[in-house]
Amino acid sequence: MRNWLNKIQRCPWCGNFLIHLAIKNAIKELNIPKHKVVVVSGIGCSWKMSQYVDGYGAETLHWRSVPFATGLKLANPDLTVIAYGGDGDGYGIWLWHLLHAARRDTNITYIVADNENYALTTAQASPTTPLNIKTKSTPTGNTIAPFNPIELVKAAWCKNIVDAVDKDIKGLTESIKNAIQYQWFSHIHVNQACPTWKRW
Ligand SMILES: Cc1ncc(C[n+]2csc(CCOP(=O)(O)OP(=O)(O)O)c2C)c(N)n1
Ligand code: SF4
Ligand SMILES: [Mg+2]
Repeated sequence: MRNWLNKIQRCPWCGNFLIHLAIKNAIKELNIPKHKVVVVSGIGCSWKMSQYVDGYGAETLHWRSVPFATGLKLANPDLTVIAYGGDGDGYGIWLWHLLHAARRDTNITYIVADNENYALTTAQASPTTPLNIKTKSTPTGNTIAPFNPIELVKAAWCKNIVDAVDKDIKGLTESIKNAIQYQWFSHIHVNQACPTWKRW
């Protein structure tokens, strides 16, 4: 349990600030005591969320957040378990964990902050980077078509999927509240601003 909060390290105007606020609002509005909340993250700028939300936090390896979160929920069903990560983490490296978690339908909420690049490692193309975009790994423009994560997760039988935007804090708060109250696996895809790298 954290009895102090780490100093927040994000670029100004990072969309993770807004998603952070929506998570805090949702927990507060549902009156969930902080000792019943666990935020589990992988690696990336998004990973820091587990350090900053007031409650329990677990930082796992790149894309081990969902299996780790699933184990937590099975071991202690009283916990509100939120897994959090980026597009590279969740849709690139270890994508199959997401698909199998959707099929397994364990009661966790998985939020992906999609900034369409691997931001922490200074902007390489991810599976959601649009075509023709120049990044560190695609200096002449991305030639690999992005996939649609919503359709992908639907195909794995997830029944509670939301496509959200970080700026819509009210809508995002409601979506997180619904996901927490939903008794099965929920996936919230958030279009996330990354002013440092995502200039498209
Ligand atoms: C197994 C493994 N591979 C690669 C890395 C290097 N790495 C750290 S963060 C990161 C990018 C994460 O991108 P994303 O999940 O989109 O998160 P963002 O930084 O954009 O929030 C990578 C590739 C790592 N830490 N572990
Ligand atoms: S690089 Fe992008 S995602 Fe990372 S903290 Fe800065 S704005 Fe946020
Ligand atoms: Mg990313």
